[in-house]
Amino acid sequence: MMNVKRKWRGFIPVLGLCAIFAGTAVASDSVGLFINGKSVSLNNEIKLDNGKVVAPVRDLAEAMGGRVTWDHKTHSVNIQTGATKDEVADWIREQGKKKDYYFGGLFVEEANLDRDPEPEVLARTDGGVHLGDFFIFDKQSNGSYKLIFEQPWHVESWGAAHFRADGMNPLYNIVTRTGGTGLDVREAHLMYMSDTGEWTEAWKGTLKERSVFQDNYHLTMGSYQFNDDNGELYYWQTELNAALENNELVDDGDSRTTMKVFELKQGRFMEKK
Ligand SMILES: [Ca+2]
Repeated sequence: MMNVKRKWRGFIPVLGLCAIFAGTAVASDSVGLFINGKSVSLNNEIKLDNGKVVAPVRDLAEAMGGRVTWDHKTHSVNIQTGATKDEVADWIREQGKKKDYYFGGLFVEEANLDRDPEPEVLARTDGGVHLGDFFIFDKQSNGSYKLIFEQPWHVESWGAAHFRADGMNPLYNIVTRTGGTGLDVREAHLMYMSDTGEWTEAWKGTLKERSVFQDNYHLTMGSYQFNDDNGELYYWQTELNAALENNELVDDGDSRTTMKVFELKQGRFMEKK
């Protein structure tokens, strides 16, 4: 890598800045650089050259979080700004708990889960309705990625929760699907990065559970809301029995809806007694 880096002397014009500086400074003036309002100094300086601001591509791309490779065969520069699926698959092979993984449906997304400026990498594989794996990688100071969380979860979706608890890193809602013969369970996991860097489950609840017995099935439907007035989490659950044939409610007196209230204690939502 170092050889490639030294051999390579690519410069590109920074479009758009030219007009601002043209005419206001003399040729070869050194030019300052700000990225998102923060002053950045590069190894090689940015210069004003005949009315154009020119900057070294590698320095600039790396300062913006990209990785740069030079392909001498095609005489071209490749700037990679996020983790690729192939890279993440390699990290999983190298660092994962299992010997083999099925990489079908590998999906990768960057999200900043904690308070440092670097994004973490979330990844999930899809091995079927109830099968899959879920991973979180954290960027290290040397630029490599370390596996910090792994579960044999089929993750259907993830996303930032629409609420935020006081003093905590952002909560993420991770929806998993598990089950087996006659059983299908969809659960919500509210998770966050603790201050010690552990991906922590603050709460877990059933969104839908369907278990078959004879000609009927038992159905549980659940939902939650966060009360931002007092930081409590409300969870409702409806249970009923229905016929497999037509999904009609079986009126056996077993249908019921219950509510639970959870309060935040040491980073976890505990049921309020
Ligand atoms: Ca981060």
